[in-house]
Amino acid sequence: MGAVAEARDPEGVTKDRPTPSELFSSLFGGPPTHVARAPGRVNLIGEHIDYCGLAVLPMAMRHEARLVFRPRQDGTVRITNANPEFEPVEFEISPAIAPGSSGDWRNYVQAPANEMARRFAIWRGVEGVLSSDVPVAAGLSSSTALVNAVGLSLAHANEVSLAPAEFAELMAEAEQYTGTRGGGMDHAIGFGARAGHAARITFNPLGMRHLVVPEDWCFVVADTGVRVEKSGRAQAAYNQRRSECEKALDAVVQLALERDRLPTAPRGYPELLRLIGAAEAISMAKDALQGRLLRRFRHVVSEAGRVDQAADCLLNADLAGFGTLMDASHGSLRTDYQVSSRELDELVAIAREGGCAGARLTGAGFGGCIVALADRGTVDAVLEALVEQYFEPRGMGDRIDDRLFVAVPSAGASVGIL
Ligand code: NG1
Repeated sequence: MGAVAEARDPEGVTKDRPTPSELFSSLFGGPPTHVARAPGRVNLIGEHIDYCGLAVLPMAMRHEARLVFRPRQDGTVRITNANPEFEPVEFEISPAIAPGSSGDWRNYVQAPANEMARRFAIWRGVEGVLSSDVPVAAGLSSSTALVNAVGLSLAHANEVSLAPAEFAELMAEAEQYTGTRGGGMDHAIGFGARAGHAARITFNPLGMRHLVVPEDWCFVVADTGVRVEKSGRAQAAYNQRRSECEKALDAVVQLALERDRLPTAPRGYPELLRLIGAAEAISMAKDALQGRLLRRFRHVVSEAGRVDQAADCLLNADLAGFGTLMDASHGSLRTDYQVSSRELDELVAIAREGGCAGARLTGAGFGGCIVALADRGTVDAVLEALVEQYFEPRGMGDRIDDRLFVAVPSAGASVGIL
């Protein structure tokens, strides 16, 4: 099982298809001149709290979206996906590009163009071929990898030069175009990641603390095989969680003001927690809220605490401590935030039985992947348990490296000349 690692086809396509560069030449005549790369990520802990402005702890992976491209002398963008499941996309750059239907991949290509045209006088389009080996709709940020890669190509073509944090904030805003009211975690790690490190990311303003991932730590990613399409049900469920968090915060703040526990209304969760602390916030919530909103609030506040503790565990190479926090995070996501599923719970249980230090769903949930932490001595047993008890019985044992791998902490997005 030691062979189950991130061994990827660098072109991101199967052997019987042309490479992205060959496809580019056949479509556009002549070779591409540049390549933009943007990684997917695995969130280690801090789930569904980035949109509350609270710190999260992800790391970028070696899996990436890769756009080979050539700037154009007009405002047309033409992008073909190396995966023929996805239709080619063509549009004109403008600050008011009409979105396609919900969930259409064209929206992720149009999103950065639309936002950049709103902010800068960009006029030059690109033509390109996109390939990606980030598992699609699996909680590993395949959508943001795509947005970031296209955004980088347009910035390069139009000589827009931004610091990584500015670019990340711009792309986070851009992705709202797709209708998912997501947070800024994926864009931040996508631009700011360092090889060999995870990062504790804070928001408003964006900040990053890079933390070395100890050599001995293996973050196993296992995909349920249930896709979480960010259209229809999953998008609505995601957006609903975000509004519930906003409503819960308003009610708790209102009560705290009435009881003179706050001098003025805080601007968000981080300020509330700074002013009254997690314990008092939760006790206030018990009076202000009930049912679903209380559960959402309790998840957000407790998960924020776990992120801080997990960052300390990473600094101190405390694998057992980190694993315990992952287990608690999963419990909270399952019962309080209600974003787990039967398959995610099953994978988590198998990874634990296999001897991992801790396991949890990663990303938005509802399907997609889990992440489990093991050391080098136990990782093979964890991988074996997952293969034997989840993947093989479901006939999902073929192309197992796509569904089960040890994530390699990798660097952020870049653009280069070919
Ligand atoms: P995934 O599951 O990778 O789409 C989403 C959001 C994140 C974050 C997580 C849950 C987007 C682009 N990403 O990630 O901002 O909120 O869910 O922690 O919407």
